[in-house]
Amino acid sequence: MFELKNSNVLSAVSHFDIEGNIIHVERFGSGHINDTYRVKTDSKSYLFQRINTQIFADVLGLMENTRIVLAHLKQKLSHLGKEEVEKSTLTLIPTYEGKLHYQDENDSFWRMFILLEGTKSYDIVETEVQAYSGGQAFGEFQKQLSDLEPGKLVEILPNFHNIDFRMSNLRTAIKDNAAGRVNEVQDIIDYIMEREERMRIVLLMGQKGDLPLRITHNDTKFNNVLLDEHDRVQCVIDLDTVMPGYVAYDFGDAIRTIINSAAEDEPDTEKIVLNISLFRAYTQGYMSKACDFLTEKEMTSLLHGVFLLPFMQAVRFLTDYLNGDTYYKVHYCAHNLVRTKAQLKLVREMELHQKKIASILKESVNV
Ligand code: GN1
Ligand code: MG
Repeated sequence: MFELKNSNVLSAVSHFDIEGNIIHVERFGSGHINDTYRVKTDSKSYLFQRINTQIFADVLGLMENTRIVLAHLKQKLSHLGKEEVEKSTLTLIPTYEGKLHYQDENDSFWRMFILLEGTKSYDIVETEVQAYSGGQAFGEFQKQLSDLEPGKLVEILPNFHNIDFRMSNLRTAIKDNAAGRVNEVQDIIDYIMEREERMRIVLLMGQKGDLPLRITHNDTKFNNVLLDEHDRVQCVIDLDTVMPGYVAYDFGDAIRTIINSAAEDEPDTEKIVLNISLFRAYTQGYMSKACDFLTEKEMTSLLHGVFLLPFMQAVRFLTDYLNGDTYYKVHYCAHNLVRTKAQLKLVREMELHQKKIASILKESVNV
């Protein structure tokens, strides 16, 4: 039984070397960029994606990055059996021609992964055990990639977490006022501009040479970690943005989702408060893996990352709102504005609890 009548998807699926007969194809996940489907056969499940080439213009570079990263991760696990390795890392399924992607007649690019059934991902973190596992997952991910030469990967989205680049995009969007929305958000723009200087600390540390460039994940939302039925780490997913970066960016992006008691796009900002115990648990999980390789200055940079990432995300959502919603998928007209306000509420809450956040980081880094 096919839930999906879209023949483009089905015809693209037919080019991949999957096991069994297809019984089900359906939309899957909550990503903002690519189109994702679950393909279920009578013997296995697969995750099938149309890559958004408006955003990932260099698809071949993207697939090559993914291939290199997965080969490196799998080699680190070579002491385990094939089944165990497939559970702990993503596995690409090639086409019948032996390629890792399929380009259809409309120039859509498709790729297929094994879907890890029986795993869970959370948009909102519920328990300290989950948060600790998330920290372990991204700490271990960075650790396993710490001996892969950053120059081997293409910087697939240049300046992705460069705040000067993001602010400059916002300024252009304000000047162009493409969707005629600038007037209604003037107070938000002012709020952002007041904080710009402080948010440049990680970038300045990097530019001074204080932070090593490492291979980082760059999209460490909590729902990009799969946990098993006991909420232990299973697998880190969504490798599209794996490229050279600073660890503070990964740390801050993860905390942005973990410390938030509500969804990334919660319209009622009263519901957005900090869950400090989850922050502590993630930090301890992360440090249990990362204390081996982080430099002292990187440890200092983590606090700045915590403030930067929700702020930068707000800048990106607001820029997209002003541009008329051309980047992120939106489900209603003001979606990007709601997302902006939710991220800024998080920044405000963090500023209020700055001392607490700093002291937890200090104590976790010193253990
Ligand atoms: C996008 O598509 P998704 O949800 O994996 C975005 C991330 C943002 C995130 C916000 C390539 O990721 O940077 O943090 O939305 N990815 C890209 O939810 O821009
Ligand atoms: Mg992503």
